Amino acid sequence: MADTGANPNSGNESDEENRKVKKLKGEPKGDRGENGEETNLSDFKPTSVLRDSARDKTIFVHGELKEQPAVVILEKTPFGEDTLTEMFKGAKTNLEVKNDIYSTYVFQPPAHLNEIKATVVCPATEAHVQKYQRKEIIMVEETEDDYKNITLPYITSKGLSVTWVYNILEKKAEKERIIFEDSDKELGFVLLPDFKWDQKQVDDLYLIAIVHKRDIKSLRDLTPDHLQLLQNIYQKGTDAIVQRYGLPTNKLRVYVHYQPSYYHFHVHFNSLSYEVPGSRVERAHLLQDIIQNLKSDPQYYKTRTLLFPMRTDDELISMYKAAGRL
Ligand code: M7G
Repeated sequence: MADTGANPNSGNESDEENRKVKKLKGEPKGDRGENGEETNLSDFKPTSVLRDSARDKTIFVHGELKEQPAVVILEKTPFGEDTLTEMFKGAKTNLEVKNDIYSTYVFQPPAHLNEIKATVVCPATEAHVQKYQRKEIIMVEETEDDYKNITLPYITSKGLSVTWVYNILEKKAEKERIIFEDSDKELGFVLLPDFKWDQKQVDDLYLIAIVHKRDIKSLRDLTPDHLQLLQNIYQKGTDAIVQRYGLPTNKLRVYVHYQPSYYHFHVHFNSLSYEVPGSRVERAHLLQDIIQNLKSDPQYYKTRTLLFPMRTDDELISMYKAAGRL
């Protein structure tokens, strides 16, 4: 989630790049999706907090929205450099403590510069509630056989729905947010902002490339037959990001999750300066490494033991335990 800490790269950016990087206000923000309805969050009745983080300034709340189970994720958004002057000018400040040259204040900027990003899942399934709840996590070692006998049957029967992915590919939702598309059925993909990004600054850029092919569930399905697809995503995805946001390829982290939450192949593109929890080594596989691994061993992702983190209350863990693998 959002990392509002210091950006170690920002001191190296040219003025031109900085201009592109910092001012993204007014970019196309989104559409109303397939149902054309907007949700009024004043109707949301919170029942419990699934998770919160003072550091990330996020809270995951379970509750009801129009009598349907819902999860609402609230996240304080990063500061925009271009609005600082306006923010200071329009703010109310109340002194809390003063001691020598040091003082702290309650600082209340104008409401429009003090926004909170809200992500809503409604109706939320039990799987969503589980996904967002904080739980103990352990590493799982998955052999080729484990994948075939335990993980694959689990994914097939229990995976989260990918309707939202098909809506994007079929232009039923988020059509206005698409940054780039290669419409080739075999090699093509759609590149668009991830839900996690408010598109206000490039410091926390987060895009996803979703492939048009519907038969690749995850890393495990990749073979050298997909090399052209992977290279295409890397090349055209990074080119589109340089063109649109001025962020060069060497400032991007391009990777795939194993396990993903949604089993339709997609690639994550982050600004390198953005420390996203999902980019940690236990879950993120760099796209360039994947390409090299497939070149050096065509069976790499079919046969290798892959490690991944999993919550101890996940049903997959029970299945590994029942099979005597944990
Ligand atoms: P993942 O690797 O399957 O799992 O990534 P994760 O969600 O545990 O990271 C799916 C990515 O798709 C995540 O980065 C989500 O934030 C993003 N995402 C999920 N949904 C439901 C949507 C959506 O409806 N629209 C967009 N643009 N992004 C989404």
